[in-house]
Amino acid sequence: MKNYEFITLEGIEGVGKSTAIQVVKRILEEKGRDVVITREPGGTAIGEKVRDILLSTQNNEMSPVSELFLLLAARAQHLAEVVSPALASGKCVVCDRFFDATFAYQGAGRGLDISIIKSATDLISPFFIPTLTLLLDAPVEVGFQRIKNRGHTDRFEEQNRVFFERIRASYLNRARLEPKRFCVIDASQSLGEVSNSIELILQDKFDS
Ligand code: Z5A
Repeated sequence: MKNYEFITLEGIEGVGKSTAIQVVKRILEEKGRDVVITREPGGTAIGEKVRDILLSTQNNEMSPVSELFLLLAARAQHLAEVVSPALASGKCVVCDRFFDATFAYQGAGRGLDISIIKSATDLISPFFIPTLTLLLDAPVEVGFQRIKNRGHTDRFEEQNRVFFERIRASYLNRARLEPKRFCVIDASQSLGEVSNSIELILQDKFDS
């Protein structure tokens, strides 16, 4: 089997990452891999507390730089406590969002200087580069429609459509710049079609 142990899922809100991660897990387990699924921000007790702070609509006064460093603090803990030990023991780690989200949300979304994000990201995770990133891409409206029945919004979801358009464009640009790492999936397709696309990609990336 080829060396594809660290897989990340990315995309704007509501495109189906949490749903797709279960599909990835199932396919990898069918291939005999020991799979850890996790998410950012979160994945650890400390990280989940930081996640609550980041998502709470009570914290609307949070500055973009505070947001960046809270995300990175959660990531440092996540790498130390979950990702690093799992990879070291030969497990396959599948993570709902990772550093591409930081460039897309805090860079393109919040407008922070990309060089600051890169320095800060490199400081905590220079060696953790996903071997495969599945970018679930769909028009912003599709994501909005899919989450609108939840009955609540978090601090990010309260942002307007233009914010998410910038994020989507940033993700697509990152995928264009790193075609070997990224696979872009049309997430506006049905669940069955998205699952088939994931299956084909993993089939191609892994020895059968
Ligand atoms: N964030 C950041 O700013 N910087 C960073 O570095 C990191 C994160 C790591 C985390 O929120 C927030 O953190 C995120 C960015 C920020 N905020 N935003 N926006 P989150 O993890 O809670 O939010 P999310 O990542 O946007 O996840 P989500 O809203 O739960 O969406 P999703 O996981 O992509 O979608 P889903 O829950 O799988 O699906 C949504 C619904 O659509 C659900 O009812 C599904 O059954 C349905 N669905 C899924 N796929 C389909 C298809 N193909 N057809 C039809 N219906 C579907």
